[in-house]
Amino acid sequence: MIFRSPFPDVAIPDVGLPELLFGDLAGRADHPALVDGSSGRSLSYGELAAIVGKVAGALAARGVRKGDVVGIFSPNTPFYAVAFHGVLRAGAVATTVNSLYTADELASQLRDSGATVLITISAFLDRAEAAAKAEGVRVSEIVVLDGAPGHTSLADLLAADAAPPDVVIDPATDLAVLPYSSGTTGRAKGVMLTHRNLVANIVQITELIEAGADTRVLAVLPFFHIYGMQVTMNAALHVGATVVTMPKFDLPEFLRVIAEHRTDRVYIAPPVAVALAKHPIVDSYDLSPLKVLFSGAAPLDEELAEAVKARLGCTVRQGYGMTEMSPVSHMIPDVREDIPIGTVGLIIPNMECKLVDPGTGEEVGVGVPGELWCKGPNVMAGYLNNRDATDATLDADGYLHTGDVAVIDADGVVSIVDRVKELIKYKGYQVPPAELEALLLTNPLIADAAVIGVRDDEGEEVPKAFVVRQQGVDLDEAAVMAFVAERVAPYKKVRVVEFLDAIPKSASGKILRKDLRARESA
Ligand code: AYL
Repeated sequence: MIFRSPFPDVAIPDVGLPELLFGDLAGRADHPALVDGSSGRSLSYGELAAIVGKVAGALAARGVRKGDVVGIFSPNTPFYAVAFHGVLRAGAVATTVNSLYTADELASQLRDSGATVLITISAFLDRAEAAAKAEGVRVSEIVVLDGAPGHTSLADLLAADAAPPDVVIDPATDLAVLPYSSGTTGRAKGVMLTHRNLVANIVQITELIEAGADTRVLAVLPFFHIYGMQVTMNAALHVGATVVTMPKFDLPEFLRVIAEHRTDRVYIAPPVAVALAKHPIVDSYDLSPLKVLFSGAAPLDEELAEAVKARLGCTVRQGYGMTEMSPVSHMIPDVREDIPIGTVGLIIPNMECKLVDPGTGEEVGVGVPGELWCKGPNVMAGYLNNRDATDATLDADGYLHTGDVAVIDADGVVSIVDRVKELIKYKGYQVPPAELEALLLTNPLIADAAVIGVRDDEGEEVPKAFVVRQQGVDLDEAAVMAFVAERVAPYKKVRVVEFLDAIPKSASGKILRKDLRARESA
């Protein structure tokens, strides 16, 4: 049974992303596009488009060609948007890097993506330089947006006053971005998203939200993640809204920015909803500007969502998706007050889905849980240089196998009920177990290891390591946690450790994660 979107298809403009966002500035040239939430400095649409063009021209003059990969390693500021769109306008591909990454994690992504230029900020320069020097990394130039001795700055790029290059973009086949995701299994892989993928999802999303020039969007979720990049930044720029940036989440600052910048549309991940429901400080701010609070990237508890809605008097909405779907496939439209906010709502326009029993491979119907498979113009072209992973995720009929288990009711409302993939999500961020397992095995005191997600006391999903010690060695839980913590971004830390005599494995040597999960619930 195929479940189709209840909405009519929307027309997907046959243009690249720069053309979609900056091709026609009629009526919006002087309207603020981006505001720095800390300093209050703003860039109008006209200014943004002009400097994006200059950045593209300067990158081209420095040898960046169509299809080249440029890394972006920066917190959210208006200049992130400038760098991002400048790269795309040059016909290059942006690989956006998590700001929390260690130098080694950054080097892995730069190496795998083949990035030749890295754009960063002075505060991140130590990690950027260490990563650029790592073996196999091809980065030959580091641009430091705010400037650093010996490096090109954004001001230098703009001073060249170069015209944007004449690149012809084929939206259907040319890549725009290469964010990293582990998908259903293994380590993080480059997700090949074309201009068509991004443009499609922007128009699919904006069809279901009530946003326009008067809308003021709060961009606290990082632009390096597909949620911040597409749902917060690009969809807002498409409708001519104003995007107010915040470099990181800090509750008082978040509340101040909502109150002072009067942002009416705020995108969050579920941990922020917990703070909004419970923290006493929330009552000290005038949050009346806030109209729509939109959550995605991890399950939003219905009771919690209702508590936030009651406390703040705003509308709460939820969306679901994956980096591999640019990212949204399901959401609750702004106007649908009748859909429970603990669900992920309806299939968005231009998409269709199937639910498949993971045990039997049979398609299931209304009311029966099954693995969610999705198809549409926003589904990725594949994983970079990884045919096997692509074939395991995208089938011959064009369906992406999400690894999430969903139920669809008779009204077409979808609930995510389980996950059959390895992935752990900590506060909405991906923690690929395979990466932590490989890291643990580099410790000479560890004979074998497996990592799964478990629930902590607050119900938050956290990584737990099962570890087999080498014979006769002295190794305790704290030492295992410290070993990992020194080598990964903080959100990937192992937070629980248990020692075992052996890791349960199949005859072919695959870790039996379901046996480990069964131990947890026993
Ligand atoms: P990635 N409920 C439950 N699980 C979710 C939800 C949700 N609302 N959203 C995402 N996930 C999980 O690539 C799910 O396991 O993209 C999914 O396969 O970092 C995985 O996260 C994908 O993780 C929006 C806003 C989607 C954000 C996104 C998130 C994209 C996260 C739609 O409106």
